[in-house]
Amino acid sequence: MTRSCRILGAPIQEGASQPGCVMGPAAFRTAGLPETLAELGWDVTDLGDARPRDLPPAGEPDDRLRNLAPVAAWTEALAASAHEMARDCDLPIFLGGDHSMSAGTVSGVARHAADLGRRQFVLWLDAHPDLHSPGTTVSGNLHGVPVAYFTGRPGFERFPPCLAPVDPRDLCMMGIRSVDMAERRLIADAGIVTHDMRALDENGVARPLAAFLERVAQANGRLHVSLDVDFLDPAIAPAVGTTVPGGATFREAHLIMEMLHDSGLVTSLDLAELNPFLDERARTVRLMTDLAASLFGRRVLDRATGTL
Ligand code: B3U
Ligand code: MN
Ligand code: MN
Repeated sequence: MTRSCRILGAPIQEGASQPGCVMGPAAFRTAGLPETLAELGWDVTDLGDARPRDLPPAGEPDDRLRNLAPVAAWTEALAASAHEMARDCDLPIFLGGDHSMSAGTVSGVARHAADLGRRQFVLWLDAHPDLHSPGTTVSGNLHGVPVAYFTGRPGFERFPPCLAPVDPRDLCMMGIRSVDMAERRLIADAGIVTHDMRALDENGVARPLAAFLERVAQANGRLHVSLDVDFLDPAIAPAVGTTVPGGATFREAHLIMEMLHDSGLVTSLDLAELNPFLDERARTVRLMTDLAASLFGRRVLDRATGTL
């Protein structure tokens, strides 16, 4: 049976320190993402770009938190769209946009999981845990807070209420290698499964991912994947404002995407933090598009899963 995918651009850049993510959705379309997924046999509909109905101006001078009002407006708009898209298709994709987008996208898809009486799991692929609250962020950049928001942490009074918080124990983080002190404490206290780069060096990506996927399957859970460009090593993915050395390799990233495809468990996807202004001859947007293609079923050879 043909599976359906709806694509929504989320050109938010107010959560990041430098401008450029506003061009992310256009770059993915220029790279041919919708057509690539359609060629893999998916029924693809591009819904165009989201935009909050009332978008307050960026850069209010009294904001200790940079651009709080526009990020809150984006969160509300994206949560509503994500809730509908999760209901209306098999696998929605959200094209960022900086990672503050995920406050909206994850809380929206989690609402749909709650409607179905199912648990929402999240695979967070990122150099950063993005676990700050408005009260703990040091930089004031709100792309550092989405995980705290959608897990229902306190301190988000000026955001729309998070209607269906994700249980932090249903989160799995991979690729983490830049963690602030407040985040470090929270990872330990909240029991978030976190595979930092040392763990991936020691164990590889396949075993920890297989263990997490097994948990999702056992719980009959829904699975959101949030891929931040800076999960990848900057040598292969330079188009991001917050590069951190020592990231995932080309082969690790494709293996993760192929295993996610084979699991059949993924129910939504964010492609976050692409800043095309920082790219080199489109290599990052091409790689991100190829990774999405692997998640949607592109493979080198047909093989029986689990037998090789
Ligand atoms: N934790 C730092 C750095 C950061 C988080 N997310 C990104 N960068 N992309 C902060 O600013 O909160
Ligand atoms: Mn991030
Ligand atoms: Mn990051």
